[in-house]
Amino acid sequence: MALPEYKEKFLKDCVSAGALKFGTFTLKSKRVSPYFFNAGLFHRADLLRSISSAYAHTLKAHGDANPGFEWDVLFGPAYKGIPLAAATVDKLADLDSEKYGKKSYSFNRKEAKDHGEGGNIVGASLKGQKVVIVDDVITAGTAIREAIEIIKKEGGELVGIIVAFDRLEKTPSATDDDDTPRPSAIGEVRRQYGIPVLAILTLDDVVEYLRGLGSADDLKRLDEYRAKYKASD
Ligand code: OMP
Repeated sequence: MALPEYKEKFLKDCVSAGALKFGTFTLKSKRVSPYFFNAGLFHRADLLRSISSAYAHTLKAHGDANPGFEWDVLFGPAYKGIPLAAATVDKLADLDSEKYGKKSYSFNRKEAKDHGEGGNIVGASLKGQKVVIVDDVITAGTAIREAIEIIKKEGGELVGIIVAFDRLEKTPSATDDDDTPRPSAIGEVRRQYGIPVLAILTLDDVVEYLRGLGSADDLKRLDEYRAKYKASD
């Protein structure tokens, strides 16, 4: 099955920017992975446009397919989420100014401020608002749970999460070499909060893409890794 145009463009940009690399990488979980996704490399203007446009298309496609999916604010957790949320809301307004032109973004301060306007949120207030979190990668889920807590504390309603890449990996276990099926951290968040967690790209998309033009060796290693660590949902 061919990937939608925006996904394929983003995937190609990831590879050309070195944001998606094939080789041998040790993850936070200590798993040795044949690939790594690094969203931090999207700082160049054309690449920031590429990633924010891909987030915007993914959100719009989900909204078009699910008319009940309504939101007011894109929340970018400090620091990595900040430019992503701001650039994505801008791209959404380009895609459909009537629908998205009045949407907002906001982000948290890492350090509490006790003077000036005060408060820990910069940009739109989250109080009483439907909020979507924009983040890069969820692996163990630690960072995303912090962001969820902030939204709750500020009186916002979490209605969705969007990430750039879903590794579709089961959560790590003590031995990590067992064959027990387990969900991913993303699957757990979906179930626990009853919200959609969208991703621009997943490992399945990358495997699909490499089947068309990648090296047979990369593909074999990705296939093996996927079989070993694939999440149950
Ligand atoms: P947690 O969900 O809190 O584990 O955060 C995700 C983290 O995974 C990121 O901050 C990265 O350090 C790391 N990461 C990637 O960014 N890309 C990958 O492909 C894999 C990882 C990882 O270490 O699992």
